[in-house]
Amino acid sequence: HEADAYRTDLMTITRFVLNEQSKYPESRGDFTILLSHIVLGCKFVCTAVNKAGLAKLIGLAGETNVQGEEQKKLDVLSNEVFVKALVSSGRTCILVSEEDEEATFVERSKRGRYCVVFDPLDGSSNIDCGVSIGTIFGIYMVKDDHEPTLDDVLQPGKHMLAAGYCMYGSSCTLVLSTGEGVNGFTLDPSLGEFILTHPDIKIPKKGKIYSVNEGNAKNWDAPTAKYVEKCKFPKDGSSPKSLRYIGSMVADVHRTLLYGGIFLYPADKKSPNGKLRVLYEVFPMSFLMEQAGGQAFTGKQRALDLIPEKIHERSPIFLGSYDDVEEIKELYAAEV
Ligand code: AHM
Ligand code: MG
Repeated sequence: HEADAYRTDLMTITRFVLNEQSKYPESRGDFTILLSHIVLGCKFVCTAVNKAGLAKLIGLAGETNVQGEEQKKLDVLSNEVFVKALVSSGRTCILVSEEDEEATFVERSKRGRYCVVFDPLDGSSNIDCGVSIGTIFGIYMVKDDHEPTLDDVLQPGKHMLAAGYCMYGSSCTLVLSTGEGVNGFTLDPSLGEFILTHPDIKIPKKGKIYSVNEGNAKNWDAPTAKYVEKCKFPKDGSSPKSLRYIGSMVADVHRTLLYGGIFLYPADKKSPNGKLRVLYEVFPMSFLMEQAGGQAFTGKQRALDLIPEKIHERSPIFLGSYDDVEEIKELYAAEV
């Protein structure tokens, strides 16, 4: 049918969030405005990432194509775009970016009530070979009309209002939760709009894939080692799990969300707190996992219960399908 060829009910991310927010009578569209600025940042990074390889070939990156220069540039560029977009939204008061050592406190005239924590371009080691990378973000709100302080972002992940990521992969996909489930939007390049393509994502209760950097196995603690051994040599008659590891958290988590399974970045002897950052990697992904019906665990507790003390703090993380995370929780519980 011709009618099928053109859908006319274009459910853009803005429309979707406007609908969602209209349930709250007190909503004044601030969140929608904030989100549209995040979306702008994602679109910019998407375009920049798509050009990265080409830019390098024809020397757009600068006079000297020193190895790694473009990669660094793209990180820094992405960060600048997000910071400027967020500040100019007039809806933020504190920004924490992986790229900036210190938090940014927005000047009074441009201040709003939202705090945004983000990693503008995660998985940067994958840029030069054209493998998927992404942006991760989480959103808090300041308590009252008080002067914002670092304590407003040093809060457990369960206090987040919203979280999401954008994956720059074979297509550009934005996955978002405002605390009422998880929805996925794909960028339609001809429209320049993110269209709802994955409504109400639920992670399978149990998966067939595990995802971890096994090169670190030598330094793992016993429960992690035991769990991965079980994935490969199950003793209960089930089939071994498949291993998939991209080394881009956004891509590894996205696959986990859609196909099910477990993603692990555990502690090891060299890095007792793992590698991933609590505020803008562990929390947003844990928030999304729980909202999709999965779980997220640090090896000690529910990830979203963790109270960070520093903005760039790290934590071990195990997240994914409910049953798979349950298994690793049991192994850690047996340890003590
Ligand atoms: P980055 O912020 O330097 O890009 O590092 C974060 C990335 C994550 O995307 C990914 O999950 C992890 O590092 C992979 O680490 P490793 O190379 O140790 O397996
Ligand atoms: Mg990162």
